[in-house]
Amino acid sequence: MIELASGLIYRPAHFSRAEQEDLVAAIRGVVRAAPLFTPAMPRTGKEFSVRMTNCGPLGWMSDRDGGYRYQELHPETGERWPAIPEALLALWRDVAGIDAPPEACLVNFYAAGARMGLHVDGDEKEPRAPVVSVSLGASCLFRFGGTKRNDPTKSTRLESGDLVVIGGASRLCFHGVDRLYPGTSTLLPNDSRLNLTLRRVNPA
Ligand code: MD3
Ligand code: FE
Repeated sequence: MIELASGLIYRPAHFSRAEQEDLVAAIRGVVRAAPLFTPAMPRTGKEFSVRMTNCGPLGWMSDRDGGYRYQELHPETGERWPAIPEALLALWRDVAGIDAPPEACLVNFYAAGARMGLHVDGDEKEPRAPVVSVSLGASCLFRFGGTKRNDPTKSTRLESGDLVVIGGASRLCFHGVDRLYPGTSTLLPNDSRLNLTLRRVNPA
């Protein structure tokens, strides 16, 4: 357990290879029910390089006209999101430190070359709940800073099986994924990466 910053807990290799394979199988089931979609920036409509889907009662999305939001229905199928896999609910109970279940699990799919610019996860209304993050597949260079966009940043490499719990003073800090490292995934094909984030959206 490493505290990268106040409230930012990093657990390298939290998940065994077998656990990672089971998570990938569960997420394949999620993607079958709720296909990956390409979010777009509010107003400009510029597409993200990361594709996404969700499981849980709520899912995060963004498009040009509606902006960043959580909603109950998949933007393309119009169906409810599938359930959060039990292993991820158990993870949340173990590490979240709050007596209310997660409402959303955002599934980020990074094909080779995809990245995520610096941003704050600010669409959740329960400040006591952390964001719980699981990385699978290719390694990436992750960057995090302070609560202001221009605060200095630190970089760290995230690898398959790593767990990050973002709570406390780090919950509203800027962060992003600068790049993926090719040739580092034996779990997923084509140098791709999955990141799963469990979130409490509404007040507990
Ligand atoms: C550090 N995902 O979906 S998760 C996101 O790897 C997102 O796909 C990244 O940022 C990914 O919103 C990183 C880990 C994470 C999340 C929030 C943080 C790290 C954080 C907030 C502050 C500092
Ligand atoms: Fe984020």
